[in-house]
Amino acid sequence: MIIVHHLNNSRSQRILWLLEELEVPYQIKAYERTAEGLAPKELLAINPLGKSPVITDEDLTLAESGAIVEYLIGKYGNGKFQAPTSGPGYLDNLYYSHYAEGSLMPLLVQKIIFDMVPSKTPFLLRPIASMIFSNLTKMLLMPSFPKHFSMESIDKHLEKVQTGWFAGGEEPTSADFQMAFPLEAVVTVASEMATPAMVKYVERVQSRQVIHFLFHPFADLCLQIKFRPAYKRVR
Ligand SMILES: N[C@@H](CCC(=O)N[C@@H](CS)C(=O)NCC(=O)O)C(=O)O
Repeated sequence: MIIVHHLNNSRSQRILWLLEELEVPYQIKAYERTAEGLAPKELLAINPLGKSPVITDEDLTLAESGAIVEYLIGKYGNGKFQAPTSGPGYLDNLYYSHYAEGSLMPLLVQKIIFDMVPSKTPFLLRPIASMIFSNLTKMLLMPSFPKHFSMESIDKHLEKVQTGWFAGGEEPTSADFQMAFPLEAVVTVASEMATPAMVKYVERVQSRQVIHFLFHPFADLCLQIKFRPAYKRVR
């Protein structure tokens, strides 16, 4: 039996969505973030990096969401969610499967950490921390956002793929299981940066997830349902 070591509000949502789509039996072992927002130390026993997601499948332990997504599609997909093996769909899937964790998530995480610094600074130093980190954000991070989110990048690609999935097929592929999480984060917590194509994409993903998670015993835990308007509408 597959066990998903799931940390609340984390990339592990990717794995739960994929397992539901694959209709593979699995169990969730839930971990709660600490007050500092980190994973609890129990997760270190499964993954020496102490990060989620991690799965165990019989005697295999596998971390890194991209690796887990590819492993599960390869082993349990029976042809489902396979990307094309050549041509533009192949390259788009390859690119976006890696871009999600290689470029997009690091930018979002840096922004979250920079934004958090003032509130974690001793009260009297807070104005100074706030000034320094908002300047750093402006200088170092903000110039990157339009490059990622402009009409020339993700948005243009989403407009181009008629079916709405990153590899251009009728079904999601690893690129979508990887990209949905950062795009949901942008659309729900930094909506001023989201473009119409991103919003449409996230709605497509969420309305698909609703089918799987509506009656799921751990729905709120799995997907942080409060961010999912499609789910609320159905429920
Ligand atoms: N690139 C890794 C990132 C894993 C990661 O950073 N997970 C976060 C949750 S989204 C985590 O475990 N954070 C808790 C911590 O760092 O203590 C992946 O895609 O699996």
